Amino acid sequence: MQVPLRMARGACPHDCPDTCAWTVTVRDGRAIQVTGDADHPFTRGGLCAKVNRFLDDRTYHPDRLLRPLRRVGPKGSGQFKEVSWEEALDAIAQRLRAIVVQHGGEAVLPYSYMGTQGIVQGESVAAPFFARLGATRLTRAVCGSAGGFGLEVTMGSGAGMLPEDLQHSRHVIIWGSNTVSTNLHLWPFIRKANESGAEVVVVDPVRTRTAAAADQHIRPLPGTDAALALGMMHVIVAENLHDLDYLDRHTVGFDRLIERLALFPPDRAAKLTGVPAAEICQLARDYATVPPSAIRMLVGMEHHARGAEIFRTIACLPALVGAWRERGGGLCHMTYQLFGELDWTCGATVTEQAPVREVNMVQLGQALSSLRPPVRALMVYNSNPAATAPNQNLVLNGLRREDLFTVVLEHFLTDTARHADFVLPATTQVEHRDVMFSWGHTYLADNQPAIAPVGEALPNTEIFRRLAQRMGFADPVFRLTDDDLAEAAIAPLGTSRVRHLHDQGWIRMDGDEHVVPYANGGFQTPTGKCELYSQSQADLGLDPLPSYRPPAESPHGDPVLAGRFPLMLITAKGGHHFLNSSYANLDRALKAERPALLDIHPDDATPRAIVDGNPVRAFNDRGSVQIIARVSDRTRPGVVSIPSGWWASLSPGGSSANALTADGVSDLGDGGDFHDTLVQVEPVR
Ligand SMILES: Nc1nc2c(c(=O)[nH]1)N[C@H]1C(S)=C(S)[C@@H](COP(=O)(O)OP(=O)(O)OC[C@H]3O[C@@H](n4cnc5c(=O)[nH]c(N)nc54)[C@H](O)[C@@H]3O)O[C@H]1N2
Ligand SMILES: Nc1nc2c(c(=O)[nH]1)N[C@H]1C(S)=C(S)[C@@H](COP(=O)(O)OP(=O)(O)OC[C@H]3O[C@@H](n4cnc5c(=O)[nH]c(N)nc54)[C@H](O)[C@@H]3O)O[C@H]1N2
Ligand SMILES: [Mo]
Repeated sequence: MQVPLRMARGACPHDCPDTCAWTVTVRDGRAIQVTGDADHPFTRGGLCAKVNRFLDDRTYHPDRLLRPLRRVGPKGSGQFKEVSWEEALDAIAQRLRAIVVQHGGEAVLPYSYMGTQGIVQGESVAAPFFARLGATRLTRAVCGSAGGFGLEVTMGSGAGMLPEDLQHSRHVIIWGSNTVSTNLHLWPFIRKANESGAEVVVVDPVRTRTAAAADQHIRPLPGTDAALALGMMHVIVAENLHDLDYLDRHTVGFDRLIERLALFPPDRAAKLTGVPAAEICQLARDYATVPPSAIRMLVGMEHHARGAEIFRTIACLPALVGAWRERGGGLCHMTYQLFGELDWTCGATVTEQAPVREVNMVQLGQALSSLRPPVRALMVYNSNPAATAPNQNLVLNGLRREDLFTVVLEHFLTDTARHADFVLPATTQVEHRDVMFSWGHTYLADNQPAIAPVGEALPNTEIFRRLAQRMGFADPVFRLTDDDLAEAAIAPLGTSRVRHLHDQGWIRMDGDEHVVPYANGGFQTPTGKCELYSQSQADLGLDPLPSYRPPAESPHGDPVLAGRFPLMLITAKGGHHFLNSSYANLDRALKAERPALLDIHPDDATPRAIVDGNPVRAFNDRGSVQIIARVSDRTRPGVVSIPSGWWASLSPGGSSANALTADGVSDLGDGGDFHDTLVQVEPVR
């Protein structure tokens, strides 16, 4: 007899702008296929090279964790013993209680990010759990925050044009983003514009897949894009290409901006950015004279000490040329603002405890090594900081502390999990309920469980509920089911939209009528205008005008440091087959990406006797990475590039890209500055 098939609606859980809607086919309790949902207006049925085989590569992968593990060897040895949930949870609760009694709740540090982007499996039960414990608070701002804060200074909000409106643009600058690899489902919209005659320009120090596919590639030195934008603005105003009517009606501070622009003639901008003055002039003219022109920025470029300033400065360009006037013009960053109606707490809040200290997630290494009073327990879920946090050696040293009690909720034995005292197996997206927002398009998706949990895996929520019960937390929120939490999150949408979401699997969040944002002003700044001059920045003692300051670690900065480590290092997203560090342990993905390569320009390779295809060592005072050199003009002179995402334990010498990266905090928004990193590179003989 043929066993009937069952279908379950859902969406990809990864931390990615695309959040693809999918359908899972189930036969006899086993998920047999995941297919992109062809009806979804943005992702249109496509998945990607990473997720096409989600079931084989994640849910049913032979390395998947299916039972709780207790450590039996030294930290990091990877020696574990399978134990029952009872034993694991009893021991964890007992240890946490003892730590809290002796040292207070702040001795416990949660560490999580968007390993799953689901609102339910994210923080819904974890947040009240750690609040009730009085744990140290984690500042979760590694991604999007610095850029968003920068845009807010100029525009009052990070919200801009809708990504799909890029198809109507006549000139597109993809500025510090690698769309073809990181935001694949946006690419067809840009392609469509390109096929209708729009010029596509990529601004990136590295010739990424996106840069290679564009009409033009401009390659500034990392962290200098604000100077590039100021140089462009100088040219636009000098050649009278600005939109005085838009400036008069919808901006403040144009007269002050002109004074600032006097400092950035193209020759000086060229010197600061390493982009020839003629290229700056031409880009400025094209940008200003082919409306509607659009700028697409995402995350890579914010990871600098002045990351917010870069975004604040570039955000002045669309107002200067009046690009906001038309559909297809303006600036496009993230879309999460459209999901503000949701109840992000899933109705699960507990009354606030006394204020607690905060640790910035990009400074985990520092927190584990020098924070006083010390962190004594670390609970990690939805993240793999041993691979993704900067200053990897400091992170690993912290994780190796025998007196640190570490619990990791995971699908795989990541480098972080290898250092845990207990590893707890979590369910994957096809095994649990969730609600998926998006930061790259306008559609909310419902994720229904397709199958029962595999092995003994449990949803993050259930793990925290069971721990809460053992800790004696009586709050009713710890009795809410995943369905309760999901329905509470979407309840503010009203019954008819909720029904629509349940029926269709996804709904549009930006209303029925298309809006061209800021076409008639309406900026959400204190003045209601686009603030070329910002009084609120001045009130904070900050520069009220768009400006350029050099990167924290720069060849033109501290001469001693720059003398020892003269090359700027970019460690952007690993590639097509990894999602941050996810999949970077799987043979299939490793085969596709291997070996990891350091890109270096011949001008930098030749004097160092570095030969294409030969092993090199990249190093600075934080660490050292062994890697194969690729000598070509993929990167510009003065800049080398190493992919991030690789696991240290699977890399030669036991270090990956983040062993080199800086762990400072960005100017606004609490982001990281890991692309402000200097290194030296030498051949390995
Ligand atoms: N395949 C794949 N897709 C992904 C991810 C992944 O790991 N793999 N990760 C997801 C996540 S979490 C995110 S945040 C997004 C990120 O999406 P993107 O922002 O598109 O990707 P990044 O690799 O962070 O950075 C993009 C580019 O910024 C450039 N860059 C760095 N510094 C500068 C600078 O100073 N100036 C300029 N002009 N360019 C600079 C880098 O060279 C890089 O090519 O991608 C998501 N999608
Ligand atoms: N050098 C350098 N460093 C970077 C970046 C860079 O470009 N360069 N990018 C930065 C950025 S933008 C980001 S967003 C961060 C991302 O950093 P992370 O958040 O650490 O991202 P991942 O490496 O994908 O790790 C997510 C982990 O969550 C697990 N996971 C997935 N779903 C679930 C679940 O339902 N439950 C549980 N318990 N676990 C789950 C996955 O197996 C995976 O191991 O990295 C940052 N670090
Ligand atoms: Mo990210």
